[in-house]
Amino acid sequence: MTSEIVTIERHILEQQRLFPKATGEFTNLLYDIALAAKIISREVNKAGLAEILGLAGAVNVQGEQVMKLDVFANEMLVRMNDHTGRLCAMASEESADIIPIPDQFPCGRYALIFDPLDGSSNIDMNVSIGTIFSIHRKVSRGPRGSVADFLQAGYKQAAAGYVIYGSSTMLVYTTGQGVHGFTLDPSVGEFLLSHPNIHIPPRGKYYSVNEGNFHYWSEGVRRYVDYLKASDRATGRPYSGRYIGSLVADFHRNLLAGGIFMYPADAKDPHQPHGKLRLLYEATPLAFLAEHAGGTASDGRQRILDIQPTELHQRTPLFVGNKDLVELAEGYLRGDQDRHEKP
Ligand code: FDP
Repeated sequence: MTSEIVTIERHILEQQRLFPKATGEFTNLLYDIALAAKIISREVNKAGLAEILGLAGAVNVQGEQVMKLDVFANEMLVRMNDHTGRLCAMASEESADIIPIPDQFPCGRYALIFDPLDGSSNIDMNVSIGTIFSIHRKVSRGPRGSVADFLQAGYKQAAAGYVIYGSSTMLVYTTGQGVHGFTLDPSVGEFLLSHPNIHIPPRGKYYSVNEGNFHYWSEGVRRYVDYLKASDRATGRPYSGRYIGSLVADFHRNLLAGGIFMYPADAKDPHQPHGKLRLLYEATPLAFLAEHAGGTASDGRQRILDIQPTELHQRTPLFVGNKDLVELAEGYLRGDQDRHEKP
């Protein structure tokens, strides 16, 4: 045996040592998230047994109320983090407002944002789902956290990551010092470093988009997708289409194999002129990971990480993946794609 076994705890601690002034508060916060992820993973793995053990929302054989998985994941993240003194508040995709830290517990220096179980419409089909998280530093002046701590541009994130509950459970995170992936060994309950320093491969392989929305897209998006599908040996086209419909799983695949994931704005729902995905809970953390892995993310006009959020649940179009593919998408949206197309 030659390779070192690096647990997530060791890895986080080693990262902390790069910052001599670090107090350990941030390190412990990441560890709390990893612990919540292990517990959520355990429950996700039992999802197929829900009918046998008692349908979610119904009463199980022990006479207990069975919680829906997304509700469970949300509660787990809140309960793991509300009392530690590391957070000033939390914001969850499941809650309309910020989640304050109860008065009896101290207020910390960080604000935690999470989407507890993304892609949850896939749970019943045994398709991979995920948890997405993002951490900001407290910037509000008051004694407790406020919405201002969450409405910060994405480039200011202290860390971001996700957990994918797939054929194995993986946690991928960055604090700005590389993007690192850990695979859960369920037999010992530890996340072990399996994907150090992830870089998006320079040549993208896949494009991922819900093509059922084709007729609701703008002309620019339609032409861009047609370009990706057109055959051209010189530029390595067509790209292969891959779309799971579970953001973390689609993003994870393209992070490892290269490509572009898109959820453009569409004309399907006039109440959602900005597309479906949430800026703070989905787009911003994934954009932070993509950039630290050598890729980029855009709303079609500007860098996702530069957007100044105005609302907690704001939506945004998202184009994320290899730089050349995202820049070309922007070109098609502007109508000057010829400047970006490879000769
Ligand atoms: P879901 O509706 O299953 O919760 O934002 C949520 C999300 O899934 C993403 O995970 C996924 O990428 C997207 O929506 C899928 O949307 P479409 O079904 O419209 O393609």
